Order: sequence, then structure tokens, then C-alpha cells
Amino acid sequence: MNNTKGIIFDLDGVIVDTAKFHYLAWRKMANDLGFDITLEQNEQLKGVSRVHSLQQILGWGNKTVTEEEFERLMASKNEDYLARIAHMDDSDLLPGVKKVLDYLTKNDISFALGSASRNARPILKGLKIETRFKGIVDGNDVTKAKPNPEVFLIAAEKLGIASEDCIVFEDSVAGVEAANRAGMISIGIGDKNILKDADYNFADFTEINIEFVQKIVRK
Ligand code: B16
Ligand code: MG
Repeated sequence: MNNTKGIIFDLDGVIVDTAKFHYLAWRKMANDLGFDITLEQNEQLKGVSRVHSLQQILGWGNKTVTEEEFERLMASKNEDYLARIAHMDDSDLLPGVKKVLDYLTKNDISFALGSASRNARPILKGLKIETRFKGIVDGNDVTKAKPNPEVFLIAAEKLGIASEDCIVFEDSVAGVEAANRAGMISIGIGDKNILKDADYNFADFTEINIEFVQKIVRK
């Protein structure tokens, strides 16, 4: 019988610092359209799907575009983003993450990915950690974006662990809300004033010690 909880990691901003590249690519697109987006506005884009991010950004810039132009903007933002992350390798894991992944692997504690990104698999491959996840759920697998809990509920199913026994690491407001709505324990990674609805808060993984992980994984 499995007597440990299941862990679900968000990707961008939790495992790897791609959040800043999403921002730079969206900002470049907005600048090309004649307006800017701020870091505060970017907080609202974290964890949000590509389609919803673009809708939100165009709203901020008071821009209306045709369907074709919308598709073109999404494709060119993604191309720009992929170029920015092209040379990622295992040295790009965020500080402190490896220590936690190694502890979980060594102690047979299963973990899954629950990300809104449609680029999650190639990123995990680049980081050389893809095969360590028991399940990977990303933007290609869901019909409802965060803050809808779908992505985490599917991840829990892949782990074979009940939702209430899952713990989610998230850097976004939308993701913390999704985890809470799934009935899971939410751990906010980032600014605790922004991620105030999380059950636990840490600025980053260097603040998380193994004693804390040992405590929360116990059923
Ligand atoms: P893509 P996460 C999210 O990933 C990002 O936080 C968000 O900024 C991005 O728009 C979304 O993925 C879609 O990403 O364009 O790569 O499909 O944080 O849920 O891992
Ligand atoms: Mg994230």
C-alpha cells in the first residue's frame, strides 16, 4: 500500500525559470503592436494558457485582430519563446529543485507534472528529467485551463493517488487556485503576498529543506 502523498509540480517558474522568457516574448510581441506590458500584468499571465494569455494582452492594448492574425501572433510568440529557451540543459533547473527531486526518487515517492505549457515535454527532455516523472500532464492534455483544476486532477489520476493526498508546487495565482479547487495542498513558490491563497509559501526551492518535504509527504 502506498503510504506517501503524491507530488505534482508545475513547470514554468517552479522547476525551470522559463517564466521570464514567456514574459520577454509576450512583451516583444506587444511592443511590436505598439504597447507595453508590465511585470505586474505578467503575474496575471503566469500559469495561463497561450490562447488566454494572448486574449488578455490584446485586451490590455485595446487591440482587436482577425482570427488569422491571432493565430499568427501566437505562432510567432512561440517561435520567439522557443528560440530563447533553445539551449536549456540540466544546469537550468532552478536552484534547490534537484535536491527535492533526488530525495523523492530515492524514497520512491511518485511525482507528476501539471503544466499549462504545450512545450513541457521538450523542456523536460532538455533538462534531462523527463523519465523521472510518473505522469506528465501539459497544455496538450487538457480542455480547461488553470484556474480550472483539470490539469491537476488528471495528474493525480496518473499518480493513482486521491486528490486530497496530492501536493502541488505552483508559482502562479491561477495554479494555486486550481490546486485549491482540486482539494489538494498548495505550495506557493514566489511572492507570498501574491500567492496568498497557498497553504504554504516559499520564495524558492532553496528555502525548502528535506525535513519539510519528509513531513508533508507522510500520509
Ligand atoms: P506555452 P506552467 C504556463 O506554464 C506558463 O506559466 C504560462 O506563462 C504560459 O502561457 C503557459 O504555460 C502556456 O505555455 O505557450 O509554452 O504552451 O507555469 O503551467 O508550467
Ligand atoms: Mg508556472
